[in-house]
Amino acid sequence: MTDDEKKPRKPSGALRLVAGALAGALAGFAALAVAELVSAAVRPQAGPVVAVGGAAIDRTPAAVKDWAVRNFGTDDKLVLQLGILAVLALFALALGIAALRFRRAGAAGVVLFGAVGALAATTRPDSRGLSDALPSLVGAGAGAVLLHVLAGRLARREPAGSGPADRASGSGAGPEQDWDRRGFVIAATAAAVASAGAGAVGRALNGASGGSAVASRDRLVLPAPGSPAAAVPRGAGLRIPGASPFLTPNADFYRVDTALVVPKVDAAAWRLRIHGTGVSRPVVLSFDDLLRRELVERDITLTCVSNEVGGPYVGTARWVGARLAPLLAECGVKPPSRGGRADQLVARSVDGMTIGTPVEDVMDGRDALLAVGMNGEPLPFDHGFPVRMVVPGLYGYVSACKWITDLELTTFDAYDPYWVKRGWAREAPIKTQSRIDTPKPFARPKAGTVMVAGVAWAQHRGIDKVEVRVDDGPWQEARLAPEDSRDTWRQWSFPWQAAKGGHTLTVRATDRTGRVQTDRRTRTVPDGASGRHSVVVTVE
Ligand SMILES: Nc1nc2c(c(=O)[nH]1)N[C@H]1C(S)=C(S)[C@@H](COP(=O)(O)O)O[C@H]1N2
Ligand SMILES: [Mo]
Repeated sequence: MTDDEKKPRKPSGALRLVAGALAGALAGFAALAVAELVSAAVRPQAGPVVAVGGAAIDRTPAAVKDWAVRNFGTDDKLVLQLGILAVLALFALALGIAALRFRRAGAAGVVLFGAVGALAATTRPDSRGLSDALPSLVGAGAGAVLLHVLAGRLARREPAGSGPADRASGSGAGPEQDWDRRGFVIAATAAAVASAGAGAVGRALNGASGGSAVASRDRLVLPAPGSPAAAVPRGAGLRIPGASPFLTPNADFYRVDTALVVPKVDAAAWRLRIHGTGVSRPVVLSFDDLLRRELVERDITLTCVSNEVGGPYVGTARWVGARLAPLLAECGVKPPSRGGRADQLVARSVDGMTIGTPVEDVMDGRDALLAVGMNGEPLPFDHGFPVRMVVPGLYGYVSACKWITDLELTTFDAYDPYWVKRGWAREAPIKTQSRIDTPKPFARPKAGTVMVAGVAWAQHRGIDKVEVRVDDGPWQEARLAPEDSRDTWRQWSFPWQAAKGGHTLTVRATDRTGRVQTDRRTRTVPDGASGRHSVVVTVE
């Protein structure tokens, strides 16, 4: 019998270690679940993972951000959050094991993590103050208490009623009782169930948050534009399999921003303040004020500075909005060329993004818009509901502030907005570019006529010519589709008499200033990629 009793002794040590790690993992899970629940009461952005993720995004060097966008595309944010969770999980396991020997220290470690989350949440640019610390702190408190309780069950203990005298007697309880397994299993199971419940409720509440914003968007019927866009010219969009549609559907429109939680702004509560240097009549506009202005409808192609040569971060939409230039003029703003003191217009979003645009460009007659509509519907939340800026000819990071709430007139000398602080150029007109959409890289078309087609853009200058080169052959002119406007991309096609074998197709565009797209390859940082798009195919 004594042999039987002694058997559990060996696995007991390893089992206790596993139980310690499990206690840590449960404490971490409980902390995040409670934080999720509390963030539903505060605001989803105050949750620890979102806050730490946001802080990480802000501190990511341009080159790393570029790498992330290149490798994970629009999934970069998901990858970031999974990374944070993985790091947290490792620390939680370690804290659990540490708590086997240092019970208080383990619990204190959980609190320390909560403090990091609280610090991140309260120092975000859109922080609402100390209440943003609550999800992290309450969550960490719950996790710390749980770890302390579970570690208590794991503490090596003397058999009940034991004392020095009993111990001295030498016999007594077997080693299988050296910690309270039953108590641990019960407490751990209860904690897991309670945490899962809290987390699920928090998730559901956060998912349903912004209900009034959603309702305000659902209710919204945009007034007919006083200055509608002409119909897209027939043939502007090629009917060639693999070619991009001329207008990019909202669901397919690229999305690039730093928001881990998409801001949900109620249009009825939305305000836009215009103020700053040289503003003699500052204003605060409501959404209705904006809709009462003349609305114009324009087709404009948006491009991200992070778009690689041949990349996907470019799209064309039919935007509806109020023109910015007359609005600024009513506030007393003059462009620098007419003696205005401010040369930079800084837009600020509800999530603290800052985007700086040359005042001169906004007021030079182009269709710089405070946009409210996109492709026949109110702006989608992802694209800036209720109001965003759109300025033809400039990369998004210097022109296209989403969820806009403030416009400040200042100077380039006085203020560097978000991306400029991170190494990107102050001013960034869109570079003349072209892309081959079909055939795809490494396609295996049949010999004979192969339709090569794609898009070219040089917003606000316009595209005058596109040429295609096969291998090292001569540049041959492609067929240009009709132009919608010089603010949109232009499609092109080239019927290629393809001979068998491997071939490289290269495209280049010429804009209306006569400039030929350079073949000098540059990175996207600091002011957009240059170079020519090539596609390698094998003709069979
Ligand atoms: N508030 C906010 N606005 C923003 C950004 C952002 O991160 N936050 N990103 C900008 C960048 S870099 C680009 S390219 C465009 C992209 O707009 P889209 O997501 O609607 O395509 O939004 C711009 N406006
Ligand atoms: Mo961008």
